[in-house]
Amino acid sequence: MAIDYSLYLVTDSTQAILGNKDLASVVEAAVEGGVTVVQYRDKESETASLIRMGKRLRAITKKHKVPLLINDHVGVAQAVDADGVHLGQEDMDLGTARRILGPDAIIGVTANNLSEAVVAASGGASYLGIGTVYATPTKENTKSIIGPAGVNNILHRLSTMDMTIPTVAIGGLNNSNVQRVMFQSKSPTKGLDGVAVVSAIIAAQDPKAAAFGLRSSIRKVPVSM
Ligand code: TZP
Ligand code: MG
Repeated sequence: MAIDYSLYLVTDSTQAILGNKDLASVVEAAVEGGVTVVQYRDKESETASLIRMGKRLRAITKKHKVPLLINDHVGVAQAVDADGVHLGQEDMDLGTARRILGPDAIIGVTANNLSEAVVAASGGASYLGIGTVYATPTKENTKSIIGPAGVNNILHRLSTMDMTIPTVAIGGLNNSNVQRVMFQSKSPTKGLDGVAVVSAIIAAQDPKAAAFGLRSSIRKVPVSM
């Protein structure tokens, strides 16, 4: 089944971004606003609580027919019957995760540069999360900030190698820059399939409206760019 990666929501449970809101309610509003994939990313909670929230997010995403992925934790993904996982370069290796979760699981991998992208794509990743595009307080200590040009360079090189894999960009993306990042590639380079955001939706006062706004920007190919 083809996945719509266009507006990919990554969650955050910290006070700085989520505030005192209930994560599951925020995710449901975001999905109602047009989010097409949800990744449950929670760097603070213990396994039992990851599973508890993961199950709530599974119920919401199932109701709205949106894929649910779990950041880092293959075991949690299995426990909550998620559609897959997202793995960074320091997480479980792709081949091991694929053996555990099976051929139908969605397994995404973070790529910061071309060689990480090529290794993941040829190793059977389902999609790539490319970034960090812009510096962001949401994730400090990111390896390097590659900017829209860095994203485009990876996309261009993948295209020239005939490697077709869905891609989303991540890092500091919001309504004022998504179009610039999303629509910069010129044919025949295959452009991004979507953008991944945390704070632009999770920290928004109205997550549903924020998601709706982003979705509209992503759908619209700007006339002059
Ligand atoms: N990986 C690279 S940047 C980032 C992750 C998880 C956080 C992006 O957060 P935001 O708030 O969309 O800039
Ligand atoms: Mg990770």
